[in-house]
Amino acid sequence: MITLYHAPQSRSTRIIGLLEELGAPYTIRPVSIFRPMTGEGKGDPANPHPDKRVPAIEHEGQMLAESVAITLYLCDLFADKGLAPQPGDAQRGAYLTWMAWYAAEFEPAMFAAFTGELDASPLKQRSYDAVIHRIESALAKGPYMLGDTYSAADFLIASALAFGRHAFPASEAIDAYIERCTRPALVRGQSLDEASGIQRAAA
Ligand SMILES: N[C@@H](CCC(=O)N[C@@H](CS)C(=O)NCC(=O)O)C(=O)O
Repeated sequence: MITLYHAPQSRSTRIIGLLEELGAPYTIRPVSIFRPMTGEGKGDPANPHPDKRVPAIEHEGQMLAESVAITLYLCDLFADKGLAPQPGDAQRGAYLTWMAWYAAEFEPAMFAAFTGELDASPLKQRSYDAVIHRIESALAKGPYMLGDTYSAADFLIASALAFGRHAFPASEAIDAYIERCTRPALVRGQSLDEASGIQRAAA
């Protein structure tokens, strides 16, 4: 059984969708978090995340934090679902490159665009431009980052593109990619997120 430490409308929401996609046995443990946009909420002592953030998961005595680590872990655990090319697969290198790129390049570029830092920093602008170029080049070649096959890299990248759409240029290719990656399990995860919020508010 996997326990997901979750706060509604946060980075743990898409992990519910991933657990649904993988058909994993899981339970949701709602926790409160600090919400920087409103200044409300605070870290929950019951949350094992070292920074009291979400997502965090527990599985067989292990605790994992960080969306990318959690995604890698779960998709390897349920490798039969085919979201993570395994060692020996010709796509493994490209897959790991996209996963690390998401955390190291994509998210910083998206947040730099949100906060208006790009104009003041040619270096950040350069990194942001490289991120856009990488996405556009990948989408010019295949429907997914690895070509023909949907993978955990698309799960992370498309969900973040949907969340931060206004941080990126208008592009039919990006819009179509987001649409393609909005899989039924992820929509289900969103509904379960809303349900978990109601549960938490009532508790
Ligand atoms: N790099 C982390 C970021 C986690 C994160 O910042 N989560 C937010 C919710 S979207 C949070 O828990 N914020 C509470 C806080 O900053 O104290 C990840 O991707 O898992």
